[in-house]
Amino acid sequence: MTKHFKSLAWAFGIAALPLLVTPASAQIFTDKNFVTIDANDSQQDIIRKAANVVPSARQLNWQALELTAFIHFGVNTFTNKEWGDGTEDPKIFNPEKLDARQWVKVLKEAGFKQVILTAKHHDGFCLWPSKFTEYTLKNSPYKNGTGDIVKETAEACKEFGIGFGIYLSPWDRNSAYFGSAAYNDYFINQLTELLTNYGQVDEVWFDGANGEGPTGKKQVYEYNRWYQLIRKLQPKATIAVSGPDVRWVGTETGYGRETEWSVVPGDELKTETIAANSQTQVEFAPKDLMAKDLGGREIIAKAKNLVWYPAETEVSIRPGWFYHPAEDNKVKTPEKLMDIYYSSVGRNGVLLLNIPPDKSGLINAHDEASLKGFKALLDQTFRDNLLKNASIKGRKSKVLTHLLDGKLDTYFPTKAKDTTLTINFKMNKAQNFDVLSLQENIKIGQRVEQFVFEYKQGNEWKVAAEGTTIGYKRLLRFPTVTASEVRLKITGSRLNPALAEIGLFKKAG
Ligand code: FUL
Repeated sequence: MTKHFKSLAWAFGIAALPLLVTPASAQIFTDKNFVTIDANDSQQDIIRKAANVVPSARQLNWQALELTAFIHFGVNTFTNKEWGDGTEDPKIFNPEKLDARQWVKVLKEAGFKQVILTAKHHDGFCLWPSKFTEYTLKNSPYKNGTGDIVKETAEACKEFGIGFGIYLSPWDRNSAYFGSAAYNDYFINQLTELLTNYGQVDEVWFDGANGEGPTGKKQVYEYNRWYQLIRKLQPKATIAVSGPDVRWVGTETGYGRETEWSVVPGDELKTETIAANSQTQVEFAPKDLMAKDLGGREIIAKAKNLVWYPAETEVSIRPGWFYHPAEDNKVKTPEKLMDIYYSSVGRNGVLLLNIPPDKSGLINAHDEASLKGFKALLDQTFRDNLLKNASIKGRKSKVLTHLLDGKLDTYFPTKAKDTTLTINFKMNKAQNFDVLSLQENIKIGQRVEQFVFEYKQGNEWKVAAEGTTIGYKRLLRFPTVTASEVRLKITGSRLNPALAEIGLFKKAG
């Protein structure tokens, strides 16, 4: 317990230790997704510890979603701005055709498994009739002030069987409380409304932006109080970005790192680090933090503790986060969305794609068409795993079944001391392929550090693709190869590799 408290105090820079004496249900970490490095740990001990850090159940469920969607909607939709300043008149908010079922239907059909709604953006305008402020849709013409868009969205998600999440901006440019202790209570009250009145909440997304409020003062946020409330009221929800469960990948482009470790030094989740990397001016995009590998050997060697903190890779389908009519012809094409898919989900991340409804309150036809095209390409590409009829040289067919059954916890067996592995596959005829998909059993940790994928031409083995980390999923594209024999060589691994899935595909189109 003491270790847990210390680590929490450290991670969140919190002096008020008594606040941390909480029931187990309010714990921020499990005992498996956080580990302390001792001063006398050898390099080898650190590597072994890193390889044994595993996701919590909520992190594991979140990772398997692969595709999640953001809905940015609010007063900015009506002012044609990206950031409101909190002085917008609620009377401008009138999405006459708003239909949350349409949003969720379009997104579900495009393969998205969860929707996160901007219940309140930086302007402070609430898409639900909060009891704690007048700055909500109850003072708008929308449904004559009787609407509740959080409710409509939550119900649509439930009806269509997908997850529901909320974005609640800590930065509030309308609230007169902002910059005082009273704001912390106001924020907790709003969070409590959202976490109690709308059924299950699967993700709570806090961004790191923290500028000045209407009084010119900044706010010192009580992060730990938020986290404890969420754990208590919605224990299944992941807390993202300014939170302990899900990390911002470091860019808003949709392109993650090629080497992406889900186990990183605890420094990455210090709230000061997150805030320092966020923007406070709309003209400035957050810093691009993509340059470095966050969890490689040299980095973890210097860490004081390690945490399972996986990457969420966000991007908007349009240049802006909110809908602007002038961007109708700048909606990302299905091909671009595929490229983003390979570079987010295919780089050990979860994609969070923003699709902002237009002024009428609907997902615009341009965005819908693009999403449909994306889904068609996705389905065509991954429909047919060319390895499904292959045999594995020298191994029983059951072993291959483990690699093709779609289950993360059945995996290719290796011996405890193995740090390399070669698997040879023979297909019953020559095939054309250009995409490799690999998945590790992350239930027991992320281990693979390096791999090569080769094909046989005549008597020679040639490299088709190579990479470093795999994690939950790694997708690699390469120029089309025609071959009947291929092999995967794992050439470096922190512990014996646990390869759960392999797929070989031919890109659609
Ligand atoms: C940022 C915000 O400032 C943007 O407006 C948007 O909501 C994005 C997802 O997060 O930090």
